Amino acid sequence: MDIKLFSMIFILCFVEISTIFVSEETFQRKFKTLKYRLDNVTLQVSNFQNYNADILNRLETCNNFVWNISQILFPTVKQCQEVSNKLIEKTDSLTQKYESLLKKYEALEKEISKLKQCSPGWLPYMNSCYILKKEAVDWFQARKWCRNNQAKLVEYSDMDEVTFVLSTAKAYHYWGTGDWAGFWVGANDQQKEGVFKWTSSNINLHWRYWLPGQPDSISVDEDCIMTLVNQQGKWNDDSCDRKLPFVCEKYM
Ligand SMILES: [Ca+2]
Ligand SMILES: [Ca+2]
Repeated sequence: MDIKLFSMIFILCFVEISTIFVSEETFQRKFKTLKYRLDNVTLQVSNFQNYNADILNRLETCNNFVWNISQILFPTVKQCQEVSNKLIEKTDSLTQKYESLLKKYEALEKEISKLKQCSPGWLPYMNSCYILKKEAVDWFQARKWCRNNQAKLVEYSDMDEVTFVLSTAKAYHYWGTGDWAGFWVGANDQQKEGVFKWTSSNINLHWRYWLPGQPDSISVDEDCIMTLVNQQGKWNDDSCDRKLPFVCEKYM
């Protein structure tokens, strides 16, 4: 082998060996880098696993806490619902009582309003005010007193008015038990015997509530009508000169 060939072979071998060393060095460096990254990733995975375990622990603790709270709260909530239901029932009952009282209050207010529309001592009924005068006078004096007070001797529109006036008269005066006790009303047959008329309008009676057997004009002049308090308020013709209490009526 000549020297040239030997040199070339030597150089080629050197280059190849150098290349091998260089490649191995590069490989080692890359391997280290990858190893470092792998270690890093492993560490991160480990951290994540620890973190995840911690979260699971906390979640379990939280679940236990919620369970314990629900065990405490459930009976309380049930009791609250029972109390709430009772309160609702009580409120409904109170509302009904309130509405009932409100209606009574409104009715009383109406009565008070009517009372205010009547002068002191006069009592309201429908659209009129009434007063019972206990002083016994003849029919003409009774009519005069009523007229002087912008009223008339009571004239009954119907049975309800008789009932009201009779109950008022009984409440405000002691009449005894006599069959003929009573008070004057505004009707008579002075113009024509047997034809009774309401005094204020001079119109014939539109209805009658005579005691059976009346009118009888048993005395000479029984021209004025009275109400018999002990005979359900029925009517009797009597002498206009008789002294009796009387009831006046005036419109509101
Ligand atoms: Ca008569
Ligand atoms: Ca009579």
